Amino acid sequence: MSKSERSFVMVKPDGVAAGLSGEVISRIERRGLEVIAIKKATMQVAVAEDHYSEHSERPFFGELVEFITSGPVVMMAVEGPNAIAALRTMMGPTNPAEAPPGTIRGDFALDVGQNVIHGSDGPESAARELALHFGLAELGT
Ligand code: ABT
Ligand code: MG
Repeated sequence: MSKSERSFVMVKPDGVAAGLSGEVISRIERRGLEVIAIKKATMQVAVAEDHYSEHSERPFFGELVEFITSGPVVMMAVEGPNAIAALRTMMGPTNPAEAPPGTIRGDFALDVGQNVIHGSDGPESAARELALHFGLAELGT
Protein backbone atom coordinates (compact mmCIF):
# COMPACT_ATOMS: atom_id res chain seq x y z
CA MET A 1 0.00 0.00 0.00
CA SER A 2 1.18 3.53 -0.77
CA LYS A 3 1.71 5.89 2.09
CA SER A 4 -1.33 7.93 3.13
CA GLU A 5 -0.84 11.67 2.72
CA ARG A 6 -2.78 14.83 3.44
CA SER A 7 -3.21 17.73 1.03
CA PHE A 8 -4.80 21.14 1.31
CA VAL A 9 -7.40 21.65 -1.42
CA MET A 10 -9.40 24.80 -2.10
CA VAL A 11 -12.23 25.60 -4.48
CA LYS A 12 -11.34 29.18 -5.45
CA PRO A 13 -13.86 32.08 -5.55
CA ASP A 14 -14.54 31.55 -9.29
CA GLY A 15 -15.31 27.87 -8.69
CA VAL A 16 -17.58 28.57 -5.72
CA ALA A 17 -19.39 31.34 -7.67
CA ALA A 18 -19.91 28.95 -10.60
CA GLY A 19 -21.51 26.37 -8.30
CA LEU A 20 -18.66 23.88 -8.72
CA SER A 21 -17.94 23.10 -5.04
CA GLY A 22 -20.10 19.99 -5.06
CA GLU A 23 -18.64 18.77 -8.37
CA VAL A 24 -15.08 19.12 -7.00
CA ILE A 25 -15.93 17.38 -3.71
CA SER A 26 -17.71 14.63 -5.64
CA ARG A 27 -14.70 14.01 -7.91
CA ILE A 28 -12.39 13.83 -4.87
CA GLU A 29 -14.66 11.33 -3.11
CA ARG A 30 -15.28 9.22 -6.22
CA ARG A 31 -11.52 8.96 -6.68
CA GLY A 32 -11.36 7.31 -3.28
CA LEU A 33 -9.84 10.17 -1.29
CA GLU A 34 -11.35 11.26 2.02
CA VAL A 35 -12.33 14.82 2.95
CA ILE A 36 -11.33 14.89 6.62
CA ALA A 37 -12.08 18.60 7.26
CA ILE A 38 -13.99 21.20 5.26
CA LYS A 39 -15.13 24.81 5.62
CA LYS A 40 -16.43 27.70 3.54
CA ALA A 41 -15.12 31.19 4.31
CA THR A 42 -13.79 34.37 2.71
CA MET A 43 -10.02 34.43 3.27
CA GLN A 44 -8.53 37.38 5.17
CA VAL A 45 -6.00 39.41 3.11
CA ALA A 46 -3.16 38.69 5.58
CA VAL A 47 -3.86 34.95 5.37
CA ALA A 48 -3.94 35.09 1.56
CA GLU A 49 -0.57 36.91 1.51
CA ASP A 50 0.86 34.19 3.72
CA HIS A 51 -0.71 31.40 1.63
CA TYR A 52 0.84 32.80 -1.58
CA SER A 53 4.07 34.16 0.01
CA GLU A 54 6.23 32.24 -2.51
CA HIS A 55 4.78 34.54 -5.20
CA SER A 56 5.20 37.83 -3.25
CA GLU A 57 7.77 39.26 -5.69
CA ARG A 58 5.81 38.30 -8.82
CA PRO A 59 4.01 40.99 -10.85
CA PHE A 60 0.68 39.17 -10.49
CA PHE A 61 0.83 38.95 -6.65
CA GLY A 62 -1.55 41.88 -6.00
CA GLU A 63 -4.16 40.55 -8.40
CA LEU A 64 -3.76 37.05 -7.00
CA VAL A 65 -4.45 38.17 -3.41
CA GLU A 66 -7.32 40.38 -4.57
CA PHE A 67 -8.89 37.47 -6.45
CA ILE A 68 -8.51 34.84 -3.73
CA THR A 69 -10.07 37.18 -1.12
CA SER A 70 -12.85 38.38 -3.47
CA GLY A 71 -15.45 35.90 -2.25
CA PRO A 72 -15.94 32.67 -0.35
CA VAL A 73 -13.70 29.66 -0.96
CA VAL A 74 -14.23 26.05 0.13
CA MET A 75 -11.17 24.75 1.98
CA MET A 76 -10.52 21.06 2.57
CA ALA A 77 -8.04 18.71 4.15
CA VAL A 78 -7.97 15.65 1.91
CA GLU A 79 -6.37 12.34 2.87
CA GLY A 80 -5.45 9.16 1.04
CA PRO A 81 -2.69 7.22 -0.73
CA ASN A 82 -0.52 9.58 -2.81
CA ALA A 83 -3.15 12.28 -2.20
CA ILE A 84 -0.88 15.21 -3.15
CA ALA A 85 0.15 13.95 -6.60
CA ALA A 86 -3.25 12.36 -7.33
CA LEU A 87 -5.00 15.67 -6.67
CA ARG A 88 -2.52 17.66 -8.80
CA THR A 89 -3.19 15.25 -11.68
CA MET A 90 -6.96 15.56 -11.21
CA MET A 91 -6.64 19.38 -11.22
CA GLY A 92 -4.61 19.62 -14.44
CA PRO A 93 -1.87 22.18 -15.20
CA THR A 94 -1.98 25.73 -13.76
CA ASN A 95 -2.83 27.17 -17.19
CA PRO A 96 -6.30 25.80 -18.02
CA ALA A 97 -5.62 26.28 -21.75
CA GLU A 98 -3.11 23.44 -21.43
CA ALA A 99 -5.31 21.28 -19.19
CA PRO A 100 -6.70 18.16 -20.87
CA PRO A 101 -10.41 17.35 -20.79
CA GLY A 102 -11.22 15.17 -17.81
CA THR A 103 -9.18 17.32 -15.46
CA ILE A 104 -10.98 19.85 -13.26
CA ARG A 105 -9.27 22.82 -14.94
CA GLY A 106 -9.63 21.24 -18.38
CA ASP A 107 -13.35 20.84 -17.87
CA PHE A 108 -14.23 24.05 -15.99
CA ALA A 109 -11.59 26.81 -16.44
CA LEU A 110 -10.02 28.96 -19.17
CA ASP A 111 -8.00 31.66 -17.35
CA VAL A 112 -4.63 31.09 -15.59
CA GLY A 113 -5.57 33.73 -12.98
CA GLN A 114 -8.95 32.11 -12.22
CA ASN A 115 -8.45 28.38 -12.39
CA VAL A 116 -11.17 27.00 -10.04
CA ILE A 117 -9.02 24.89 -7.70
CA HIS A 118 -5.87 24.89 -5.60
CA GLY A 119 -4.03 21.83 -4.34
CA SER A 120 -0.76 21.68 -2.41
CA ASP A 121 2.24 21.09 -4.70
CA GLY A 122 4.29 18.93 -2.27
CA PRO A 123 4.49 17.57 1.27
CA GLU A 124 6.08 20.73 2.72
CA SER A 125 3.48 23.07 1.22
CA ALA A 126 0.71 20.67 2.28
CA ALA A 127 1.87 20.78 5.92
CA ARG A 128 2.29 24.56 5.79
CA GLU A 129 -1.08 25.22 4.15
CA LEU A 130 -3.00 22.81 6.40
CA ALA A 131 -1.51 24.51 9.47
CA LEU A 132 -2.32 27.95 8.05
CA HIS A 133 -5.99 27.23 7.29
CA PHE A 134 -6.99 24.58 9.83
CA GLY A 135 -6.46 24.22 13.58
CA LEU A 136 -5.05 21.09 15.15
CA ALA A 137 -8.45 20.29 16.67
CA GLU A 138 -10.11 20.42 13.22
CA LEU A 139 -7.60 17.98 11.73
CA GLY A 140 -7.42 15.58 14.68
CA THR A 141 -4.17 13.91 15.70
P1 ABT B 1 -2.37 27.34 -7.11
O1 ABT B 1 -3.14 26.11 -6.83
O2 ABT B 1 -3.24 28.56 -7.11
O3 ABT B 1 -1.17 27.48 -6.25
O4 ABT B 1 -1.94 27.14 -8.61
P2 ABT B 1 -0.73 26.27 -9.11
O5 ABT B 1 0.03 25.68 -7.98
O6 ABT B 1 -1.23 25.36 -10.17
O7 ABT B 1 0.14 27.36 -9.82
P3 ABT B 1 1.10 28.42 -9.20
B1 ABT B 1 2.39 28.54 -10.08
O8 ABT B 1 1.36 28.15 -7.76
O9 ABT B 1 0.28 29.75 -9.35
C1 ABT B 1 -0.33 30.37 -8.25
C2 ABT B 1 -1.40 31.30 -8.71
O10 ABT B 1 -0.84 32.34 -9.49
C3 ABT B 1 -1.56 32.46 -10.69
N1 ABT B 1 -0.63 32.81 -11.74
C4 ABT B 1 0.49 32.06 -11.90
C5 ABT B 1 -0.91 33.88 -12.56
O11 ABT B 1 -1.93 34.55 -12.39
N2 ABT B 1 -0.03 34.18 -13.55
C6 ABT B 1 1.10 33.43 -13.77
O12 ABT B 1 1.87 33.75 -14.68
C7 ABT B 1 1.37 32.31 -12.89
C8 ABT B 1 2.63 31.46 -13.07
C9 ABT B 1 -2.20 31.15 -10.95
C10 ABT B 1 -2.46 30.63 -9.59
N3 ABT B 1 -3.76 31.03 -9.19
N4 ABT B 1 -4.71 31.46 -9.03
N5 ABT B 1 -5.76 31.84 -8.74
MG1 MG C 1 0.70 26.64 -6.29
